[in-house]
Amino acid sequence: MQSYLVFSEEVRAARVAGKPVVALESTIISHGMPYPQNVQTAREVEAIIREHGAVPATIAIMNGKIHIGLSDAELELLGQSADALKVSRRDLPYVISSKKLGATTVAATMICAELAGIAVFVTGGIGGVHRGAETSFDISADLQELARTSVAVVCAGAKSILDLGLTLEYLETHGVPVISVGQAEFPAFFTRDSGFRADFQLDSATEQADFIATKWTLGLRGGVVIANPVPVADAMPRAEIEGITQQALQEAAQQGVSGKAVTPFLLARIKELTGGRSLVSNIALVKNNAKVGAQLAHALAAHKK
Ligand code: PSU
Ligand code: MN
Repeated sequence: MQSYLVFSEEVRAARVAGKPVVALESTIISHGMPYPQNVQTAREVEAIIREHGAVPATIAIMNGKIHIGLSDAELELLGQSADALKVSRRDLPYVISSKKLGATTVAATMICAELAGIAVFVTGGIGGVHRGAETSFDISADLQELARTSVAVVCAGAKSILDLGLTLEYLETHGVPVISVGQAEFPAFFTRDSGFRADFQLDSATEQADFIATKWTLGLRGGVVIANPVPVADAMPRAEIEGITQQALQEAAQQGVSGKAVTPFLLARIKELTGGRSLVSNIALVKNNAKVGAQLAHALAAHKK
């Protein structure tokens, strides 16, 4: 299994030195943001993690290997590629065995992070139960992954393109704790409020690390959602996002968009309909999550000693 993993020099050195490492996904680069903001954001997020004393490991599939940590050239390749595949759990063996270029979703990044011994993963938003899932059955594989794979996922909640109430119910059923940072409410990606409370509020990295270490020491395998709200200055008005989301959802239905294409379609449409303002908000919240993730990785590493 380890023969499928390729570590960047920076990540390899961090592992030897016992430095905290933070995993980053790559679907956000290939399918979540347009070029060149995607590559620029990826680099800035990595820089923030380094500034906070941890080592970033962006994960992607290249030439039949799982890359843990990408070079500048590899980030650029992924950011510019029009045919990088969006890779979730079911796609991993195909993309690796066919030696295609693959960008990992939250689910696939969790799998690869666990294989590489990385406990903390930073992203923008997790997938969830889609609106209308009672007839479409569209439930992101991210949720099942959170149920089974032991990685802490720092995010800004989940987008309101999803049914947040059902998403939280699903996570509860599968025993996935949802922890909010700095407020009681579960954040909704572009907005700080969702109308739903998180399960537990833990503001400091030490408290979060104690919680996570306790869960795993008890043998309660599986992920933890650390939901960190978008900074006030970068949040979008809730009513505006709701209206635009409704429109994007209607267009997706009219155009027959289905399966793994749904989420990228909605993300791109929301960006267009907000005149690019949603992208600004998206970039700000990922950077904000990078800081929280680096601090958490530090606190968890201290636990092991
Ligand atoms: N939500 C976002 N931005 C993203 C994604 C989700 O706000 O870029 C990406 C992540 O990679 C996530 C994936 O894991 O979409 C979920 O896709 P699906 O809904 O098809 O499972
Ligand atoms: Mn889906």
